Amino acid sequence: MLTRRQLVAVGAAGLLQAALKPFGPVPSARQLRWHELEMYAFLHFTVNTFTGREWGLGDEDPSIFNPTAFDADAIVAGLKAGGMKGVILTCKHHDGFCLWPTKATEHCVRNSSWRGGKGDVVREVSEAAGRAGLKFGVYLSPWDRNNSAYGKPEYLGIYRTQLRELLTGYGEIFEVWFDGANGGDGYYGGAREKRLIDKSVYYDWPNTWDLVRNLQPNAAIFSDVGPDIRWVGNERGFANETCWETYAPVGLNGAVPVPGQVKDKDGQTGTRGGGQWMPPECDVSIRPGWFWHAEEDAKVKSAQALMDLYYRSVGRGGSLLLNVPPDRRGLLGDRDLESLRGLGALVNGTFAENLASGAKVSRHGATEIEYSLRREAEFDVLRLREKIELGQRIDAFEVDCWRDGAWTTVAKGTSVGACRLVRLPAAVRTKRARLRITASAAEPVIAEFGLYREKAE
Ligand code: FUL
Repeated sequence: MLTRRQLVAVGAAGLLQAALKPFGPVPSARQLRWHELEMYAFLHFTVNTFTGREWGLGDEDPSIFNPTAFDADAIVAGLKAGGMKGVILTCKHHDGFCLWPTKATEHCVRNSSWRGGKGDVVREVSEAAGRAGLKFGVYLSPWDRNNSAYGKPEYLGIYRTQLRELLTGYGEIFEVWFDGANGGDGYYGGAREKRLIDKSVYYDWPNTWDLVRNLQPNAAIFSDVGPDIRWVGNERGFANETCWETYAPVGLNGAVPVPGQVKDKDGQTGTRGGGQWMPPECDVSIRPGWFWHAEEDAKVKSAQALMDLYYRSVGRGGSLLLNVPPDRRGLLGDRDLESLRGLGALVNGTFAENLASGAKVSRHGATEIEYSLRREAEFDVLRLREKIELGQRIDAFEVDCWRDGAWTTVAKGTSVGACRLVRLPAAVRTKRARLRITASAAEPVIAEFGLYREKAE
């Protein structure tokens, strides 16, 4: 039941809309919770941190994994200052080294020098995240360049044992990340050869994903083909200007669409009018590489560069998954921390006050809403949200402001979905703004009309 105050806030038009039927695919409860996060971090950390590689071969000696001052609370505090709502750890990357003492292989922290072989990075990060109020997620590379069984049927059992351990031993998991890169040359227990797998069937994805559904029903599953969240199709952290929350992945050269075998660039735009609700996650590293390399210390993205990516990911209906790799100490670098702090300040500062809140709202038909602000305001960022429980309905919109006795159009855009941010070329000062939906597949339902002033760091 809504309170009287909420009723007034929703307005008569909004109440009428409550009776509207959903249009097209709609998000599941799990996806709705995921949409609220908007921005979370990736931690790429493993033997590569100590060898300087991006893809370990699988022949690394586990003893080289020895961060000298690993501090999960410090890492998580840095991420939190950046506004991150969760953290996904590479529990096992392609090199096969497991950051927890798994029963499924000896190639793991148990045989490292770190904490005398008694350590568990997954435990420390998951617990630190919990203490700081961040959600915890896992990345478990399907491709394993260390394991002698890789490519044979028995590897699937090993992979699922690892997955089961991660899903049962470390509390609530918000996202499970399935990488599309898999199969190729590797160490494979000493064989040192190339092993290609049939991506369509090897991992038996439907049953592997069922494991996640059964053990962590609230976890969102990410891959090139969802089922909950799709890869945006680039590793540079942006979705296209027009970007749909719905997607129908297409397999490469007529093949079945499975991780590693899709027309990945399609993920940048998604698919209008079909498919499933499968919003994009925009992954990107704060540095050129996914893992820490000393020579990239001077190439850390600035806070402003990260903020630009925020507008092009979160601001286009997706999420921003920002990788910040720990160094050989097991800590985040100073420049990375500085950029994180800057990003947190930019996001929080900019979106602290919606200058349209408390505005008098009047509707003119189904597609035009006017906002009379409480007082004249100056803004340069617009935020629109659809009520996505009812599906993605809007195809195009325009925003006008009342200036010098007439309406002037200040912004035009296409898809909205969970969130659309528009940066205006220059700040606008007005007391009246108007949203016009110029094309929609069903009667539009707006969940937020926000006017903001971009803040400096
Ligand atoms: C890719 C991997 O091959 C990279 O090393 C990295 O983990 C990135 C996030 O996904 O597919």
